[in-house]
Amino acid sequence: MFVDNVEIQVKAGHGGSGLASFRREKFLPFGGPDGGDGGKGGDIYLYADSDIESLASFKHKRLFKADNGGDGGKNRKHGINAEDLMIRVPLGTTVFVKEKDQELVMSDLHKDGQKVLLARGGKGGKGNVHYATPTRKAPKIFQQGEEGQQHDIILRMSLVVDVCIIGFTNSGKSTLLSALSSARPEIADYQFTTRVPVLGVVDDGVNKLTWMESPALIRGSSLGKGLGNSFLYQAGRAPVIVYLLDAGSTDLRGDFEALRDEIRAFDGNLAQKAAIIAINKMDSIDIEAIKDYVKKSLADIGLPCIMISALDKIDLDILISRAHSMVMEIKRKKSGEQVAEVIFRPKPVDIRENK
Ligand SMILES: Nc1nc2c(ncn2[C@@H]2O[C@H](COP(=O)(O)OP(=O)(O)OP(=O)(O)O)[C@@H](O)[C@H]2O)c(=O)[nH]1
Ligand SMILES: [Mg+2]
Repeated sequence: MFVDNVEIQVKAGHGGSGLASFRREKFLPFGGPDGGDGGKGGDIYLYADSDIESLASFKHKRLFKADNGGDGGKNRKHGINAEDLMIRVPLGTTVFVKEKDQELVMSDLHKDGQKVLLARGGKGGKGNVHYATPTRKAPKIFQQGEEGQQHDIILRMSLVVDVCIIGFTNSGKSTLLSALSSARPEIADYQFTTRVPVLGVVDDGVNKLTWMESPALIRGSSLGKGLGNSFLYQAGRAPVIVYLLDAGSTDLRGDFEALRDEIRAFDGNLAQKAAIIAINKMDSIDIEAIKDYVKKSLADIGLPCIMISALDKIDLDILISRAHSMVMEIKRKKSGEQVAEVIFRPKPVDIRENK
C-alpha cells in the first residue's frame, strides 16, 4: 500500500466585466449612466468528506475550473455571481501549493466537513454608474473583472500510521516489516531498495496497528543526498518512531545521533516524539560481547533499547508489545483531550419563553 499523491491545477473564475451604458427612455433621450457591475468569479474549495476513501478519482481529472462571473447589464443589472466549486477529498489529505519549485504546506484536512479555500474568484468590475460625477455626467468608463487565482496543487493522502521505522539503508527495515506483518517490500543488500513508504498491519493479539517503513535516511538526506527527506512528512503522523540500528556498526551512538539529526533537520517535533531504539541483526554478532557497550553508549539517551533479529525473528514480540503500548497510551491521552474539547454545554432554556 502506497501513499496517494496527485497533482492538480485549479483555476478560479474571473470576475464579470462592468458595463458602460446609458438610460434611454421615451422622453429622456440622454438619461444618465446605468451600466451594472460584473458578478464575482467562483472560488475553489477543498472539502474533507469521510465518504471519500482515496484520491483515485484525481488520476483522471487534473484541471478544476470554476465559472466566471456574469457581466453587468443595462439598468444597473448586476452580473451573476458564479457558483463556488467544491472539490471533495478524503480525510487525511495534506494540501501543498507549488511555488517556484517549492512545495508549501497549505493545509491539513482531517475533520469531516473541513473546508479550505484553494483559489479565490476575481471580483466583478464596476459598471459606469459608479463613475458619474457632477462634472462627468456621462462616463464611458467601466472596469474589467478581476482575474481568478490559479495554483498548482499537490494532494497527498496520508494513511493512518501508528509506528514509523526509520533507519539507514540496509539496516533491515523491510525485513522487519515483513517479519511483523503481511507486507512484502523488496529486501536486498543494496542501497535504497525501498523508495516509497510501505505500510503493514501488525497484530499483537489485541490491537492491530499500522507500521510504516520510511525510505532510508543517510547522513545528509536533509541536504538532498540519497533519496532526500521529503517522505518524512509521513513519519510526522506516527505517534511512535522506531530507530532501527545495525548491530554490526562500530558506532551505534553516532548512528542514532545522525538519524535523529536528520529528522530534526526536517522537523524539530519529529525528533521529540516517543521512540524506541531497536538494534537489529543481533543474530550476526556476539551479544554478550557488546551488551555493555550498548548499555553504556545508549543509556543516557533515555529511550528504551531492544536488541532484535528481524531475520531470525528474535525478540520481535518484545518490540511489538513495547511499541504498541506506547501508541495506545498516546492515543488514550489524545482521545481524552478530544473529549474535553467537544463537550457540548447547551445554554439553559427559559421554559417561560414557550408559554
Ligand atoms: N543477519 C541479518 N541480516 C539482516 C537482518 N535484517 C535484515 N538483514 C539483511 O540486511 C539486508 C538489507 O535488508 P533490508 O530489509 O532490505 O534493509 P532496508 O533497511 O529495508 O534497506 P533499504 O530499503 O535499502 O533502505 C538484507 O540482505 C537482509 O537480509 C537481520 O536481522 N540479521
Ligand atoms: Mg527497505
